[in-house]
Amino acid sequence: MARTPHDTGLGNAGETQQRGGEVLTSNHGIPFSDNQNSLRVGDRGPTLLEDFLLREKIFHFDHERIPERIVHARGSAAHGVFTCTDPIPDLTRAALFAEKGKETPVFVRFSTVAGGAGSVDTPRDVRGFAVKFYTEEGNWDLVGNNIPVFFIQDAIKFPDLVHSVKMEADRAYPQAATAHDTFWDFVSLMPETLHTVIWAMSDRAIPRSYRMMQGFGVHTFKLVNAAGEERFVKFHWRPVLGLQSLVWDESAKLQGADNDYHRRDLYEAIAAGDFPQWELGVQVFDQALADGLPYDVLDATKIIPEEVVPLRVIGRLTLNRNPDNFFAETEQAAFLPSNIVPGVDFTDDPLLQGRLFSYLDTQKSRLGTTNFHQIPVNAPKCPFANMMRDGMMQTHIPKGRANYEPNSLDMAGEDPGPRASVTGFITAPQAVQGEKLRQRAESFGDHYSQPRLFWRSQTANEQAHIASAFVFELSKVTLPHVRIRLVSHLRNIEEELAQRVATGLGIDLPEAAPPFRPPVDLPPSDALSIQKNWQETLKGRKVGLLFAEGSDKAAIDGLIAAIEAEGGTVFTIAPKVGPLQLKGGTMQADGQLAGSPSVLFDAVGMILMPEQAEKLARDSAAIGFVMDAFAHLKAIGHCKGSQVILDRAGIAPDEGVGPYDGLPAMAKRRYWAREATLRDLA
Ligand code: HDE
Repeated sequence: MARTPHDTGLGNAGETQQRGGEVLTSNHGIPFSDNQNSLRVGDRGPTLLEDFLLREKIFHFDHERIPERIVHARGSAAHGVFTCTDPIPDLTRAALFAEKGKETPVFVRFSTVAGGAGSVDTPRDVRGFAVKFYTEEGNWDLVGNNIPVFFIQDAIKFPDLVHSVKMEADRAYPQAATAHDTFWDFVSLMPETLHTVIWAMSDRAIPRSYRMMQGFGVHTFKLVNAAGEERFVKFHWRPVLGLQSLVWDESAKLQGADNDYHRRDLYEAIAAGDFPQWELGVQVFDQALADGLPYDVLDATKIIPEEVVPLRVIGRLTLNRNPDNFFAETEQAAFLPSNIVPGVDFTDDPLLQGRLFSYLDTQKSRLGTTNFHQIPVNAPKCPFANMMRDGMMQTHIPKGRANYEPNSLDMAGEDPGPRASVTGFITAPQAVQGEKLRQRAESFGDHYSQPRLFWRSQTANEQAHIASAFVFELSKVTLPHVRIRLVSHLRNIEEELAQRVATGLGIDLPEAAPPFRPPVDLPPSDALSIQKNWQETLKGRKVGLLFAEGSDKAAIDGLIAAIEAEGGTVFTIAPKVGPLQLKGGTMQADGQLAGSPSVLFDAVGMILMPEQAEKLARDSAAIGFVMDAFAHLKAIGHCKGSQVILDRAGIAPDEGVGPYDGLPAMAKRRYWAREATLRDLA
């Protein structure tokens, strides 16, 4: 039976807007005559309790905050559209994948995991990548991360994991950081975490932008077609701009320079019409393939390399609209892995099974009511009908006498017939038998082979970043036995990694931890490396261009045009924002030098008259500008006059340092080879 709307879904509260602008009113529509003064006895006397306008305003303000998400509290989001590019009706009956060109509206929220809502954007952390598809068959939430594996195998360990990584219980620090005792204590006692941990120690955990990271559904799901045939599937989002990361020192300095680095980047790109895009790829495989793998596809700590099951790209995600209101949309967005559509199904992954409970439960505590699905950002955009009624903050007004099913009052005819739809969601039938027990499958017992596979898939420079990240984090651990225990696990991943970390910590190599299942060698996967897949492009990249009074305006304009022609953006910087008098006209800078350090840009340029360059060569902000750009492996394009600043900063030229007109080509890269000359990596 076709579904019938019992209301407009998005309507009612959803479309309630603030009344038009001219007169300020109370929440109940009573016009204010004065929004500057509370009601008093005389102009210097006591305030009256009678002032219902004051009380309502303060009362509402007092309750503006709702509980932040227990994990993934800090995030940013956007609206967009998913377009099916390669339909797969043979694999799934999900309507959004049925036809080429079919468009489905989406809301996507990116996040960090560990920090609070007011924390910074660039700590070393996993990133959330949560997509809500508003399909014609209800909402499907693919609530994933930018790392394809998870720390733990069983949902019952999630509170322990999160407690260990969050601020320590007695002292409430550190905020948004894994580099502390309790996290590494937990990790070193739970070797199943090591695969995700090695990803988290890699540059994947310090992405350059939300626009430049992958997303993964993590769990194995099922696709089910109209004939009821099932296959396993893993979902991947691939950024069209390619994968890009920060370097560690840069990400740490960004925490001072711009707390909102990723939030601003996403918002500004969309506002400028430079819409971020991802391809949706699927890895589809059957039970026979799963049975032949040396790991369990129900174990969320394992990947299936793309070389084993290739990705098939089936769609494209475009984010094209910023939220109108952060709280109403981004903060109140409620993602639920249990939101699934006909044609997709869950597997028995014990982590996924736990998530199916957790998210629904958490929304009640965050949003305060079982009616959170009525909030516009959460409401399905298709018709919906059910007999659920009432509850706190009910905003729908269902009509009629009968709120039960079956009924013959409001439904057509005397025999209502079945109300469930034959095209409705059907759980794929599955025979299940076994003893009730609390036991981890033996097939989940290999914790080292895949971290080894990851390590061996990286470039030498990426391996050095990983080893150095372990050294950095473990050096912040104050308990020697935790450091030693962790290194004892690293020996099972790769002796060389363990040795490099032990040397970096200044400790002897401990005995290897006894593995539950001895690791095996799996073939490396190039798809896992960022550097091997770097796309040389200016698209999405930002160049910081330093000028000062007297600079050559024509040269600046020419450089900006050349960078913009290739899809890059330029942020101009000067000692004073101006307008400044240049050779050939006046110009205003986008930012002042002291507030625009080079960590904010992918590459930098300098076009300065010699006397201005001389002056800046005595200014620590200018010296820091180029020193950091160089240390963060960025291109530096400069005029002859500004050489004095590079000399003062002790910068020896290399292929990434050259004349400013070469910047459009140079700024497409990072100069990884430079790193060995300036940083002592583990
Ligand atoms: Fe979550 N997770 N999670 N998680 N998760 C939440 O739900 C939870 C897991 C992920 O932008 C919470 O609405 C459990 C894996 C994202 O709003 C909570 C387990 C993956 C977001 C919750 C996991 C994720 C969340 C907190 C282990 C990647 C942010 C607030 C069984 C596949 C979504 C909320 C957004 C949020 C529970 C594991 C991703 C508490 C119990 C694995 C992206 O319900």
